Amino acid sequence: MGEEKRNQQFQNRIDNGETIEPKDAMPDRYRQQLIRMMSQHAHSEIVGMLPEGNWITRAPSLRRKMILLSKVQDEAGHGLYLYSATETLGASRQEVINQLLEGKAKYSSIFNYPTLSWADVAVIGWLVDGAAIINQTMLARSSYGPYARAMVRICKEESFHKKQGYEMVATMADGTPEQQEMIQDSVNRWWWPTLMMFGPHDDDSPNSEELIKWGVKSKTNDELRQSFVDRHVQEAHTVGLEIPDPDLTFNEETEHWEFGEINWEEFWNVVKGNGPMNRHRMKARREAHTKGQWVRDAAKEYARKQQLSEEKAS
Ligand code: BYC
Repeated sequence: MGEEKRNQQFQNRIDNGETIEPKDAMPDRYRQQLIRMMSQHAHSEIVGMLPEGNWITRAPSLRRKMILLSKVQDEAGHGLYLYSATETLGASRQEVINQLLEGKAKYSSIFNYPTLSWADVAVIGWLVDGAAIINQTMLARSSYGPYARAMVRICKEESFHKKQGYEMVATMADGTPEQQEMIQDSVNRWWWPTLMMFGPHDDDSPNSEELIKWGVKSKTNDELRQSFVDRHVQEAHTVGLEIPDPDLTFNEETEHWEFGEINWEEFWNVVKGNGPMNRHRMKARREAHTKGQWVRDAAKEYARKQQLSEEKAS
């Protein structure tokens, strides 16, 4: 069968809403696009542990510390499911992790901003996990089975993360004048970077068309960003917080919140590695990788011994 016919058959399966599984035939470009996106997603979960992890030792109470510890652990778990899901496409975990450590792979821009106060932990849970849920609920319907299934579980956990974040935001917004000031300052710093998480405008998004054609994405970057704004402006107002956007207006006709222009120069600067924390994050990841070498060696040695004893027994 010619390539054109094979691609058409694949497209028919996608158009019929079928799920693609690891051993199914797929165009090489579909495989490469998924490896790119899923490995970037896995890296984002792992690098994403750093900004919040920074506050575990300084949590204001034991309850908050326990919640934050388990949230950060959940993010590690998400990274692991996603590396495993990426392996089903033939890209080894070692290979994709090396790409990150060598600075060749991207991860979400949002994790290149600093966490300056405890309020940032609350706002990350509310806004960053809130954005992740909107994006990942769509990806839970993605055409690639292992990615979609990983997303179902991840979204359940992200949903808990968002709730704990919003509860903290509401507590601080209802607290002392200092707490109110801290939480508003944090929203002011995280609002715009969170909008950037959804990626460039649709006109500047080279991957969207292909990903939508293949059912990996079912909504565009701008559509998801709009859903995020509509939901979170409302939530901010409910707890008495301001959104730092003088152009924000509610359009009665469309029933959407219209918002100001994103600073795309800042976005691309961060994506290219020049954000406030890019170098710091990569240094921390490389150090953690080096320090973890003994764990990988021990796991390999254990697997070798297990195999030897199984061979002896058979
Ligand atoms: N940051 O054509 P486009 C979490 C890149 S972690 C950096 O629109 P696409 C959490 C893009 O990669 C959840 N780079 O791309 C964890 C592309 O470059 P390449 C993170 C970005 O794929 C811990 C170029 O720009 N979520 O929730 O159609 C604690 C052009 O973009 C970004 C995911 O990873 C960005 N923000 O759409 C708390 C979701 N945006 O690769 C929370 C999975 C764009 O061609 N990924 N770029 O060199 C996606 O949904 C999509 O890949 C994106 C981009 C929406 C990110």
